[in-house]
Amino acid sequence: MMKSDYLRSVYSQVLARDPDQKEFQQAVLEVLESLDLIVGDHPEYEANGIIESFVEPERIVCFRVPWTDDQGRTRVNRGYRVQFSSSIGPYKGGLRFHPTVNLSILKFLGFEQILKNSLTGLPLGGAKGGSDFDPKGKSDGEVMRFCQSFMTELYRHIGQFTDVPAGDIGVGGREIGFLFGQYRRIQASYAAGVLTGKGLAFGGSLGRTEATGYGLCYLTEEMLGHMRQDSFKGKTVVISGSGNVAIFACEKATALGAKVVALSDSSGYIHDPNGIRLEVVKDIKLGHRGRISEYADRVPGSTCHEGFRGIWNIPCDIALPCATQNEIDGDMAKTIVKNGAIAVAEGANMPCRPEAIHVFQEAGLLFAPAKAANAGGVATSGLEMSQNSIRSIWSFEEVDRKLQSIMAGIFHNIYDASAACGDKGNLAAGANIAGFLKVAGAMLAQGTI
Ligand code: NDP
Ligand code: 2IT
Repeated sequence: MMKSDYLRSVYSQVLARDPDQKEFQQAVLEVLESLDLIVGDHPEYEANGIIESFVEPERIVCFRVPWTDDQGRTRVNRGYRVQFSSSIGPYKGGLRFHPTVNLSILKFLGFEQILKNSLTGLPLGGAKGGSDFDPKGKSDGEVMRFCQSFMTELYRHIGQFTDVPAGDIGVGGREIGFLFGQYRRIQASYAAGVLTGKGLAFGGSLGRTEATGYGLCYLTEEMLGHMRQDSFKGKTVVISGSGNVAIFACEKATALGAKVVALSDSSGYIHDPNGIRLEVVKDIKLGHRGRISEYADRVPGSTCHEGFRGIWNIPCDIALPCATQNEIDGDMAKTIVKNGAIAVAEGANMPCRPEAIHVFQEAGLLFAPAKAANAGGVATSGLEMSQNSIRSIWSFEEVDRKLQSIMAGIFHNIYDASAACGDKGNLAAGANIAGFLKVAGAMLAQGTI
């Protein structure tokens, strides 16, 4: 718990206001514990109510999304947009379509997004949205009608200078295309910068699809080099998930000389001691939205196992959790440590529970927190917005160069911030503090009323 009375009172208020929002409380507590290291040097935060403002979203919209299934029946889901902070730029953050989506999860994601976007160095505020709609097992027509209905309400709350959604779990290129088509039709004008992750033919950026996974590896490589004089070369890597982030993390880790031996989805995991053959995974996941278990049927020497959590029993040097929140608990973290890992970098948002982070830090593993490690996706969304504004298209190499430089910059920023707050190498604290100082400075400069 925090030493500061001020932070403790802010946290009590968060608990009292939303006692059921466990994920949001978890994300807030993790940040406040880091701010405890610096808040004593900043009496202006309490005097101006900065931290109580910071933990309360500027606006939340919640709406009904009716759509028609292939049998002609009306179905109804719930849609949300949490517009958390616009202190340093328009609200920015992804949309998640998954049956588990609720306000607690979207508030935790929107809250983390404020700090992540601040760390990118780009002028982007923080937001998140989505729906409890499950795209799994739905036809393209059903997904299209859902997206059109979702946008028919959302359009009035977003805009290229207001709020710029993108993808997240369950929202990829197909969904962004349908959402953009509906926005353009309603507005009767072409404001490409209203969404990111668009198709290349209509305002998307080269490199955005790869950006989160590639960026995760760029930051990890920089961390390994700077803190251990080491690299991905020759390392064994385990990656959870097999979606957008996991696939391109696998691609870049392999390109940097590592051997990725396992991937998962929500039903189970595959283990391939010879190194994952990514062309097979892409064919299964991107080609026909299949299950990862198919890999074991197609690749001799690989095995498939039920239940996604068992993946962390596979020994590795570097663990890259890239599926979802709270997938690694304290016991799994102990297994990862016992098996000899040297580094953990979070590709998913908040995949490690607080006990797990504690286990890694106590054992001296390098730990790169999500806000920094997976910021490459939203950073490249920022580059997509820039290209839309100047009506230009940068080459893949140019975008990738900028991404590498942003990720290296983030690592050094959070490393320096950890040293400045007296906990050198604690990158979780460094990320929270470096991200927060910029946003708090902007809030103070603009007045907090
Ligand atoms: P995708 O929808 O492309 O893939 C998600 C993957 O995670 C799938 O393999 C999915 O398995 C698995 N998964 C999802 N929910 C669960 C669950 N409850 N339990 C176990 N496995 C699960 O999403 P992304 O790859 O885009 O996102 C993955 C993570 O990365 C999320 O935490 C997201 O917030 C984060 N992220 C994404 C960014 C982006 O640019 N896309 C940017 C930064 C962070 P299945 O198919 O069986 O559901
Ligand atoms: O969690 C994230 O950073 C994302 N899902 C990407 C957000 C974005 O606006 O590109």
